[in-house]
Amino acid sequence: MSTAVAGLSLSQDGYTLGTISAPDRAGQAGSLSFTILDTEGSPLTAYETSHEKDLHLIVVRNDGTQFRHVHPALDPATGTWSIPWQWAQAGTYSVLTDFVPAAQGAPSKVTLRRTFDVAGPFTPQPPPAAIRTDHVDGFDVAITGDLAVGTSRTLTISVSRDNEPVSALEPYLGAYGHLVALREGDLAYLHVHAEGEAPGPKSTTGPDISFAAQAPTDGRYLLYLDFQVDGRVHTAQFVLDVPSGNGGHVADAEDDGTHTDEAHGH
Ligand SMILES: [Cu+2]
Repeated sequence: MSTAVAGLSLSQDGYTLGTISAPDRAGQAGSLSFTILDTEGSPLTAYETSHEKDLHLIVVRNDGTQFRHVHPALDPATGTWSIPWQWAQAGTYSVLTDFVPAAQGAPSKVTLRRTFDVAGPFTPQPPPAAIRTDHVDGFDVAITGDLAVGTSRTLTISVSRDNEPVSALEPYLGAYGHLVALREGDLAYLHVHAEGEAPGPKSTTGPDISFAAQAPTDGRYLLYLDFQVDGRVHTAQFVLDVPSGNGGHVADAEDDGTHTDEAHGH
């Protein structure tokens, strides 16, 4: 059995995340830049757009704090991606890139990761037990549903403000919100899909948005939801625990039949 996890390596399918250049201490302004090397070892300059961007950059400290999901700019002449950057806190970070190469026979998705050390004193903050509600920028955000091992489950997130449901959630990256899920301990990157129709550019929804995700193993998962209201993006964080009990094996009986990945092979 192989349960797909991504984002644990700086190399996948012949593509490699090159050295990260960034300020080396907290509080210092600069830029973060890198190149993706293709199967020939040359900087990759041709990308397919996915979720409205050619490359998604996730930066998170290894204790799960300091999460950022941003979109750097590509210099098409050199293949260098860069974005203005300043570290708020010191520590060891995971820099994850998520993209689709525009090349014949290229994989449909590549997720690469490098670590980057930021000098300075810091206090690691181990993720607490399950957290299903967050309060961010005046919004109350709550998640219902559970992750399960090897089977897709629906997670529903509800947004309110001042005890009123928010129905003005705007499209962001081609969906009503973008959810990133990482496994605590190694920050393995889970595939999460927004459920429902892709929104039109001016449409809004709320207060509920749904995603489908599955856990590769039992354990603790860190979830980060980017959602947009009035043109501003906010990030809510949750922690979900997947209890042991099925020994990490695929729960075939509970499969909803909507996924056909190799996790279901025997
Ligand atoms: Cu992105």
